[in-house]
Amino acid sequence: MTSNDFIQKEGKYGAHNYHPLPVVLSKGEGIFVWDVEGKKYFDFLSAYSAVNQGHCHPKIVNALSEQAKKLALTSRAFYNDCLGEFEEYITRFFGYDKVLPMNTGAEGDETALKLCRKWAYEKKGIPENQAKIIVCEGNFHGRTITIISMSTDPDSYKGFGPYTPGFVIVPYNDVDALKKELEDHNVAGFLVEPIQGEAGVYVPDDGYLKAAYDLCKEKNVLFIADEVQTGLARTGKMLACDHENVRPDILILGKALSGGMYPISAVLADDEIMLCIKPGEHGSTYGGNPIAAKVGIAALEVLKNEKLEEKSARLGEIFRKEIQKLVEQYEMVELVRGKGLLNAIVIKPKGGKTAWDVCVAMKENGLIAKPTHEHIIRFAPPLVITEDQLMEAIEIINKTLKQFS
Ligand code: IF1
Repeated sequence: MTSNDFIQKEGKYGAHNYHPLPVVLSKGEGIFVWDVEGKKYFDFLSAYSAVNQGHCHPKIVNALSEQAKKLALTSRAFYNDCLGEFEEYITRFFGYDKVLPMNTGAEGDETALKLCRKWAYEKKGIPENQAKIIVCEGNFHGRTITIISMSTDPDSYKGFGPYTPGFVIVPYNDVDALKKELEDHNVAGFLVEPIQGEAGVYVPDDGYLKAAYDLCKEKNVLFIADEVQTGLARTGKMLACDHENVRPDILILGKALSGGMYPISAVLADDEIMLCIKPGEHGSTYGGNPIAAKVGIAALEVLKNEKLEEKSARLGEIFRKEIQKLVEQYEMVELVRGKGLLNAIVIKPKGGKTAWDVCVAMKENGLIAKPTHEHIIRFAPPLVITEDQLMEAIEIINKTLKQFS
């Protein structure tokens, strides 16, 4: 079967909820993936930052396969001999009293919203069903009905109503707007991405997160950080909130918590908040299963042992410096922005050619990345990339842009 055959088959039998780049992958190792014809590519998406540790990291593969042979799933109706170890490891790793394990990022966000509301009624004294949660314009937190109810992107929410009430939307990176909404006593939480991924790798001003956090503290409002995409060394610190020494009241992790091996998400908080949810009030069949527990520990160990946050910080600087040269060289590239190895360029369409065409051409040249919002290309390689490999990849980007100039 050729790439085209696989593409046809997906088109015929699969729902059309994606429009992938025309490349069919069948193998991955470290920063590289191979298509079914055997062509090798630099992976500059990393499954939307789920494979920060690189594809098929041997330590994580080993954790998965060893546990899969022993015990995969018990549900939470019973205890298992792996979950406690994971819970201890991850809470110490991030410095929280408790963790609640789920599977996908969206479930992590939903869990955080439920926790926040429960805390609002039990601890803050907000009247039942009156709690409000402030979210940001341009947010992306997943695809559930409640989460799209917070979205300002019509692609995400349009046609899927009626929507879940209880959310207030403020502009991102706007402290004053947040301050104003925080005057309402019924506000229970502020949910924010430390860098907006889907919006186009939109980095807020220095000090925004700290200022927002301080305002929340003043008003007894929970600061909830969605670090599903920005966390786990992606932006040059273990958490993007670490750049401003902000410790979220509720922290949501996902994606790279498994290094791409398994859907694992987690919500971290201290007892005052986490113990508001009682037995029977929340959970998931697969959340906290033995494989996930072992994989989660391995994935975090790799981040720490391979010092991937430092690498991400150092190589990110180099990447933006080099790409800045291309901004000056090519009319089609407007700017580069990002932090650590979460970066994006903004493309000015030229002669009918868009970011999509650039991505298709980069693919031909051996590097895969995905456009977001027509004119933005996100660059997020696995953090295990070396400096030499990064320079090689930048040369492919350069060569591709030259073809369009
Ligand atoms: C898709 C974007 C990335 C996320 C944040 C929660 C979730 C995500 C900050 C939900 C998910 C995804 C999902 C993916 C595309 C992708 C994405 F372009 F949409 F924004 F990464 F950049 N919070 N992000 O970014 O996690 O439930 O998917 O595990 O195909 O929708 P999930």
